[in-house]
Amino acid sequence: MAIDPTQPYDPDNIFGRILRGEIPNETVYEDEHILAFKDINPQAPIHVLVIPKGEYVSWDDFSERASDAEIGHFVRKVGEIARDLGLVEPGYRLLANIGKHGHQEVPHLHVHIFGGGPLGPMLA
Ligand code: DGP
Repeated sequence: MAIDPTQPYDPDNIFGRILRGEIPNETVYEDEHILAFKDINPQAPIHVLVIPKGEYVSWDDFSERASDAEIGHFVRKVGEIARDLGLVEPGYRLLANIGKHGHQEVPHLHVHIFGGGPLGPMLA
């Protein structure tokens, strides 16, 4: 079920619960501002989700409300995590689903990192 992007942040969403340690995760990277962990339902040999620890519903919300420092840190770390996973060569894919038409299911901003094998064409 895709989310309504206009709803306020719900702290009880599944990624909020992961951040509070209420649900286990397979952490790939963590610092004060972000958490990266393996997707529970991987769509590629490597499928990692990167989330900010701040309360942002979507990429839209994040780009509107987060500070330049938060956004800069997040973007830099996504690149660093992909490099550390060995994905730069032969390549990988980043994806952020946003709202109903974007089929976003979890209302806490997350960027998907897909890699570890050929991914095929992007599907609209
Ligand atoms: P999206 O459609 O972009 O909102 O993708 C949500 C992703 O979150 C989906 O690929 C499955 C993943 N996911 C949902 N629940 C959990 C969970 O409890 N743990 C982990 N690791 N991933 C989850």
